[in-house]
Amino acid sequence: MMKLFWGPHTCAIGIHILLEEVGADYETEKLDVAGGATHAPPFLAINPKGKVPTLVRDDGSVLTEFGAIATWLARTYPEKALLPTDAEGEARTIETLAYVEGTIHGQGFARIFMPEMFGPQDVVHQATGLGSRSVKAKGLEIIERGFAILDPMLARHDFAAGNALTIADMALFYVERWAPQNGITLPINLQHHLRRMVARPAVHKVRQLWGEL
Ligand SMILES: N[C@@H](CCC(=O)N[C@@H](CS)C(=O)NCC(=O)O)C(=O)O
Repeated sequence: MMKLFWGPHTCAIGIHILLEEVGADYETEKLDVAGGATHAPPFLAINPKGKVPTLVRDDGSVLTEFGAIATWLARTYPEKALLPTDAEGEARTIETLAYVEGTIHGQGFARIFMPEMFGPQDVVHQATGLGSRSVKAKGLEIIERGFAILDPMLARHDFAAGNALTIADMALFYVERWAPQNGITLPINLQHHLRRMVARPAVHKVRQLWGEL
């Protein structure tokens, strides 16, 4: 049986929801990510990147990276049509997914969650705390700009990459839900998208499993 490694508050929620949406047979293992479990030897032996989501598949092989796992699940359950097969639809889906992962998450929220990973690291900035404040401010700017870029799409369509649910919605959902948790107001169309996602049975089930409801 497939096994998803996840941690509270993480982006792994998007993959957990996807497993529910496709009706996969899977189990999960919760990691204390905040407590450093992703960097402890037992987990590093599974995923040397020290990150969730991590998916161990039926044959024991390990798949990492949100976009890769989501793509593989979508292609493994083609009847769910969660990744368009036409060139334009596939490219648009990956376009949104990559922007969420690489920019809004990787450059924006990462600065808020892990300011120490971004400069400046000099003694003066560290002593005054100014360094991490400016890193977080930059993160916020990247996030707000990213949300503003995606918002018009959601004014025209119900979903992140058009008129149907795709793997891009799972990615957009996880950054949308981080917004209010970090004092960020989502643009109106993303607020509506977040609400639509929260209303999905798969999302409700996963949030229950994560102990949020
Ligand atoms: N590029 C990775 C990023 C995954 C990632 O940043 N995961 C975070 C949680 S949202 C994590 O595992 N953090 C633990 C750590 O860095 O120690 C992906 O797309 O899957």
